[in-house]
Amino acid sequence: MPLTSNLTTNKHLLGWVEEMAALCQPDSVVFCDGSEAETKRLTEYAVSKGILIPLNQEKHPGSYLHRSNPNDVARVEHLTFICTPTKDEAGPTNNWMAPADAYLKLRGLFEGSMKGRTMYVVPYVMGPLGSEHSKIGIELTDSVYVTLNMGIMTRMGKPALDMLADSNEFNRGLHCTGDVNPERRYICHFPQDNTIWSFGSGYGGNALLGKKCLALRIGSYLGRDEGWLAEHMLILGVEDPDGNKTYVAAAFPSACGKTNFAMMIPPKRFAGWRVYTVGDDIAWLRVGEDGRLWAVNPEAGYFGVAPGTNMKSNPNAMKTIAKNTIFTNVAVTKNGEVWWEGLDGEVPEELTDWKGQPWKKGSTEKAAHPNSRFTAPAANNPILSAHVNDPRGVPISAVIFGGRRSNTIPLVMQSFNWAHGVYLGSTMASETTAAATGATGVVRRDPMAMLPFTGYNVADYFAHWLKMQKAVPYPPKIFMVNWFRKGTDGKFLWPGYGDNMRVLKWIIDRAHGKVGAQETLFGWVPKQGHIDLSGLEIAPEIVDAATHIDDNEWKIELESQKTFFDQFGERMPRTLELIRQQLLSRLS
Ligand code: TSX
Ligand code: MN
Repeated sequence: MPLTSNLTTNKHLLGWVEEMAALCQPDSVVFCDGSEAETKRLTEYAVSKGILIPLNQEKHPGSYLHRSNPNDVARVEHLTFICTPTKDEAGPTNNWMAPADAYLKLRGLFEGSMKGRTMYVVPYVMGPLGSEHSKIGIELTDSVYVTLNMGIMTRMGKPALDMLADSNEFNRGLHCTGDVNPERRYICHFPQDNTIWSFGSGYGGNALLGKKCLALRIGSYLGRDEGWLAEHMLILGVEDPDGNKTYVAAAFPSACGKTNFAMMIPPKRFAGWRVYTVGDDIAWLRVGEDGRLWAVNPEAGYFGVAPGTNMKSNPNAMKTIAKNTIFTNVAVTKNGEVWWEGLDGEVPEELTDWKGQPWKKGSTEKAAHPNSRFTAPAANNPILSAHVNDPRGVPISAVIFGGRRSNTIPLVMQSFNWAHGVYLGSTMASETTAAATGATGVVRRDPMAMLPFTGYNVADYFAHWLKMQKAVPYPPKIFMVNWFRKGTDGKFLWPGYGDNMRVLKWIIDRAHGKVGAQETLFGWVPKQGHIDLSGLEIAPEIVDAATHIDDNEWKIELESQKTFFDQFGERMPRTLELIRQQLLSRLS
């Protein structure tokens, strides 16, 4: 008997679900409608199976803890593949498998993998409902945790099926947790087929297929073909005391405080100024009818790193996770409250750690996993922009690239033009923190913060960025920032956090042509007096040091950039290498 559902009659969808169910052989197939009643039912089921652990419901209403398998705590770049017909299409920075080989290998893993389990059919929309630019995906998964997370992170359920109607245009996502064996773990993207197959991990970016897999890897591939940009960027709006709103998009690699910046609270000096969050991780950028670049956040929630989040670093995030939040791999107190390294208040004497083991204060082990997470609805954010559901998105006046660099890169600089801005993005780099890798202070190139998320050859991605100039008559100005430069004493020069508003104000004023700048070899930087330091106890010399260009540091930097560019060979756009050579020759 053919598969039916009272939620859809779409024969493309039903046929595909039937085919995948025949492969995975689940005991049952459940179509998700995204209703509150369904969330309640799935949550109760997850609790009964120990997949979710209820937290103290007075302190954390509607919130639960999930503990993942300890071998399954992060994205796995070495097991993530771009399956294009040729290896060159994926480029030197992506893992590649031929599509036929990948399908064959994963078919073997998926075969019978859902026996005794339920296959959830999770329909979702990335982007505002009803927008012609939004993308529809269907994720088939055997994980109730994934289903509940997708319910927070996307517009999930009946609205997605209604929007899909009878169309065959949807991303086909197949996910099975399997036995969570790292030897049998693969995240495969088939851009030509608009398909994602993910096996053997239940965690975040590996398993919530709408986020990194669809919105960035497949998205960037579609963007190249369709003339838009899928970017690893936060989007925020700044309102001045007169009510003028300016929107910026900013790309930072991990461990640079992207979510903190997206939810920033301006310092006292900026009374009457407001910051609004549009998104904290992903931006889809398109050319509007007015010739400006418009940004949409395709997501509906935040999948943020918990450690380091507190009332000082990000009060708005603390309010966002106060209810209806799924915590993954954090520690819990005896009282059923969540805890992680860097949370406000005293370190508790005793905790249950992220693996469910007893933990005592002073232990050398971390209580929460360094990559422990919260999944929270954007609707909880007290400074959520009124435009998050606007199908047009918001007009972008400035694009900001940033990284964590203890030297070389100034606090802020503006590119000379679009191509030079693309060069700044393409040479972005960040120093590793102990939390991420163990090795501290190693400079890693991460162009546009997209190195792990570009669904095709990064050299072609640079070419696409360069080509976009012709498509955008009124382009945003492009900036580079570095909150993490250190002085000779090894201390951070810039106070960061809310005080970044002072830098953001210069950026916005530059974008509107309202403030001056100083030309250097490498870009425009603020002159003394341009960055408002009132109410801040910081010597102007410190700010000078933070914005200083050191010729010797830049010589090393330009050589290091060459090594990075060289790996792309002939495919590397000449424009970017010429800009690098020109800077080097002016320096000498
Ligand atoms: O998120 C950060 N931002 C952006 C905030 C809007 N962090 C945390 C990064 C890890 C996720 C920062 N850390 C920032 C920052 O701007 N700057 C720094 C570096 C720094 C750390 C501590 C101090 C100052 C700078 N301490 C004092 O000023 C006392
Ligand atoms: Mn991210």
